[in-house]
Amino acid sequence: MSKQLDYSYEPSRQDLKLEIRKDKPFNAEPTPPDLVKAYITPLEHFFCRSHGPLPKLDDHHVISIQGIGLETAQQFTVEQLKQQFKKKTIVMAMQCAGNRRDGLHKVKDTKGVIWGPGAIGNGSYAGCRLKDVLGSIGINCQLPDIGSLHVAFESVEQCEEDRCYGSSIPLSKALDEFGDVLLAYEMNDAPLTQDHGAPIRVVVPGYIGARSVKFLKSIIIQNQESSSYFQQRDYKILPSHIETEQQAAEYWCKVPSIGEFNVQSYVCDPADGQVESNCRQARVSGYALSGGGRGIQRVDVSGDDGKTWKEAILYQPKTDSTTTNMWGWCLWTVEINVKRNTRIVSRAVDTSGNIQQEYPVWNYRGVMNNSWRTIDRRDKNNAVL
Ligand SMILES: Nc1nc2c(c(=O)[nH]1)N[C@H]1C(S)=C(S)[C@@H](COP(=O)(O)O)O[C@H]1N2
Ligand SMILES: [Mo]
Repeated sequence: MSKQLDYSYEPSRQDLKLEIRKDKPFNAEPTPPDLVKAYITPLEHFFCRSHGPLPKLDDHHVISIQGIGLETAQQFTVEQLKQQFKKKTIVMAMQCAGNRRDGLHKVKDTKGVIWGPGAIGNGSYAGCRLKDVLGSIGINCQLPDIGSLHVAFESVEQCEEDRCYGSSIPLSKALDEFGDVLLAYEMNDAPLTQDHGAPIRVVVPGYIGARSVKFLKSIIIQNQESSSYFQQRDYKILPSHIETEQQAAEYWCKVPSIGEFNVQSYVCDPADGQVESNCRQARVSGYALSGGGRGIQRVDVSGDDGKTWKEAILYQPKTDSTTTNMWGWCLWTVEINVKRNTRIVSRAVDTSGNIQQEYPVWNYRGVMNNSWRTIDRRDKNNAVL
């Protein structure tokens, strides 16, 4: 863990309005009210998640593709990818599997950056489709045993936990006509910034953020998942009886890695900890989303700790007429009566009928927390009630 890593290429971050969770490597998230001010999250409010020092690269940077189905390694510069392939833009929620880890950490200690509900953002990403790039070198659905193949991604930078950041997705997701996996070079209509993976990153809509590898260096077609730390020893939901590092060490290989994320919503405004006056009408807003392209069917909001519920008004624009997949999040608002010292909670239902549960089930890495909002209830002297 205490490796000598070179942090001399970090960008200036003076324009970011984020709360820093960890300085080196840089991890920061917006406040909940800032998060729901705009449907497309501006960069100043977009969380940053890194596992090592950021490299500084330009469009001459080379990406190599190798592995099953290829006799020799193929190479493209970022410049070539921009010129040779059609540009596609998608709106998608980037959500860290550790979003809302703080809720699980209140149950019992977890391992990882203690994120609040802001390890998420809704971005507009543009780049070439990975399917088109792979197709141009003969990797397509005709490949035998496609159902057992994976696409592994490796990054440039060295991380605290591994020699580079790495991850993989099933090849079938990468080749899915409507899967929208991109090699993205733009975010929110501007070139990618260093914090978000410049000059090129993978974006995998509907999947946890960990699969969207930044500073992409190589793409490998292989017959097993990535052997990276971030695929094998992290981002997995261990059963709640696995409580120590030693127990986890034996268990990692028995549990599948997380791909699509689960149904999620959060009350962002009013922010956590705000004490409401007695029986006041409040305008409440937040976000909701689900993984795998599933849309949000309903968000229920309660101002009395889940005794009664009111349906929120959803804002979930269709941003792409070529697919039924919903990669973007949904923002919602509702006017409700709120009582003092009660939890304002939301529960989203996705289009497959998955619904958020009241209590979280703790897991060692504190991933995929999607329970109702938990808050410390405090009196006016800030004592926990
Ligand atoms: N190269 C690289 N890619 C990476 C990471 C990283 O540390 N290094 N972190 C991953 C994780 S865990 C998440 S949640 C997303 C976050 O993307 P963002 O920082 O652009 O919001 O990037 C992913 N890709
Ligand atoms: Mo993440």
